[in-house]
Amino acid sequence: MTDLPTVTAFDWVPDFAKGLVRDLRVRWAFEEVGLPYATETFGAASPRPEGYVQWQPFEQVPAFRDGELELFETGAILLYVAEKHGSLLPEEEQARWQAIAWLFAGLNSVEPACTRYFAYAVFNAGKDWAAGAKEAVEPLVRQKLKRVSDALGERDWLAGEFSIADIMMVTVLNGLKSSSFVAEFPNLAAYHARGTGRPAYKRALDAQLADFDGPAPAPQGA
Ligand SMILES: N[C@@H](CCC(=O)N[C@@H](CS)C(=O)NCC(=O)O)C(=O)O
Repeated sequence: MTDLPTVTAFDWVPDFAKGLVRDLRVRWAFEEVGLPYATETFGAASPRPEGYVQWQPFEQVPAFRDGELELFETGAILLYVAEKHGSLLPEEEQARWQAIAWLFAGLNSVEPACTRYFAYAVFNAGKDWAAGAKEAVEPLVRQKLKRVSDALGERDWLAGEFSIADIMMVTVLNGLKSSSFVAEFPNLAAYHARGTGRPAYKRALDAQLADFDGPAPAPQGA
């Protein structure tokens, strides 16, 4: 047990999932504000620690604890970190709410299309129904990216200054890493590179990769 804010994470994932596990968002926020955090890890395919469902109702990662306070959902955790540390959200009211709107847009308007694409193109690749489903979702992914690209325009960040909205959107776009969708929109590709080029992002990713020190699950049927 530690006094540090704590994030749950996996101790092993297959290569295709590296850089995609959502505790990266929380790690990145802590790296941006320059504060230490701890991780509690377990196997993605293992039974969850006892009582975990009371902490994270869907038994997913990340869950988050800071002292007595327990939270789940990356959007809520990012808002908590920003509010608690008075950072990663603009001060000015319109820009602040714009950032919060984009945080939700990342989660609710863009991520579902990206997740579906990933499910068809990567996770279920090879299944007889997946190719058709992948083709069917591609226009939706393009439409969402075009809308983000148009709204972003020539700005560096979604709400003017770097914020939790960008932590969300950049990591949502990570979910398309197996495709070339983002490259179709040069300002979005530059935005994604700007986000993933931040030293705090690199530290967060390195820390996540270093936590993948657990055993790969035994092959099914073994
Ligand atoms: N909406 C949740 C999604 C969390 C989520 O999908 N976590 C994935 C890892 S990135 C997970 O734990 N998957 C394993 C499972 O569902 O059992 C959030 O943003 O926190």
